[in-house]
Amino acid sequence: LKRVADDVRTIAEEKGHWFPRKIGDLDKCNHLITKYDPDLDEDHPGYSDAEYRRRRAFIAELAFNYKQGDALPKVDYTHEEVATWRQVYQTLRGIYPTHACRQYLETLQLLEKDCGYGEDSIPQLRAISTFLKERTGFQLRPVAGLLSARDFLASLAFRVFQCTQHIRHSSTPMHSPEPDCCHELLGHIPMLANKEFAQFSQEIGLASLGASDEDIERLSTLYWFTVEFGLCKQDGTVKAYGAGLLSSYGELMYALSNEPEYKPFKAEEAAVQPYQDQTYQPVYFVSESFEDAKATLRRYSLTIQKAFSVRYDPFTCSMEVLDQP
Ligand code: NLE
Ligand code: FE2
Repeated sequence: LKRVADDVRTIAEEKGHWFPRKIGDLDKCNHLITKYDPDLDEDHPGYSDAEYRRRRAFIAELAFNYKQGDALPKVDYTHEEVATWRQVYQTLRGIYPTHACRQYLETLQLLEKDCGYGEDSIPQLRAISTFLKERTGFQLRPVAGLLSARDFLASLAFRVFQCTQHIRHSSTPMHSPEPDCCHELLGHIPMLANKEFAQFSQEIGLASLGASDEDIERLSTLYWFTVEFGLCKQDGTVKAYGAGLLSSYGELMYALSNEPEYKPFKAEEAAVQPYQDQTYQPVYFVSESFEDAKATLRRYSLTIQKAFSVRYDPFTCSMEVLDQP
């Protein structure tokens, strides 16, 4: 049995893992992970709320039907959904000036000015995608839930960010174990509107294309401790730039209190650090600066062994594959 498994592995490794070559191939990068699914997970706050689950299924359907190039679906959010958003927005907005990094605050202000960000309505992906495209070339596509790391990272290589459109259950506004529109819109979007950060995100994506399962695991852990839960030093204090922190009042307060352990950011260490995806992180990595995190991550991704390299051609929205044997 062992021999068979070894043979299969050898063939898979020789051929390399499939990866999207053109932007339309992202339609095939749709493998969901069924963790934290309100239909399957008894601990999900929406598990016993039939109406919430129906709503989730309706919004998921919009994502399942989406093909690259379609207009982004608009969601008519209900009163209750907007009330949850308002609570999240108001609470977080009050602590951003002291807790969020400078780059985040800059672009959040632009989003408030030009893109309908505010407590009274949930901004629509369509307007945000247009905004991002003008600023950093990033665009959005809707996704029904938590994607496999391989598919999620691959889309970043094309400067495409996969965004959920449903909102967390109203009973848990201050923390959600899974992505929702509060996490995407308040955590990720302001950072993706920053040129340097956009570049950095695409580079993680490029490093992931065709990588081994082990390298995908390490890259996604690194992504977790930077893009999702990263802290950085700024003007002598520690600030948050990770999206998982910037969308959770509970964890943002916790991360910048003196309770958790801090480690200086080293990519090789962060890539193998055990993480917590159900509640707050026990450990956060603090970068010397935002620029330093970027440089370190870039050095790390260059060490990933692959038989080829890729270059993104923005004119044709496709990957050029170089040095393939
Ligand atoms: N914990 C985050 C939040 O409450 O917004 C979501 C993390 C998704 C990886
Ligand atoms: Fe995220």
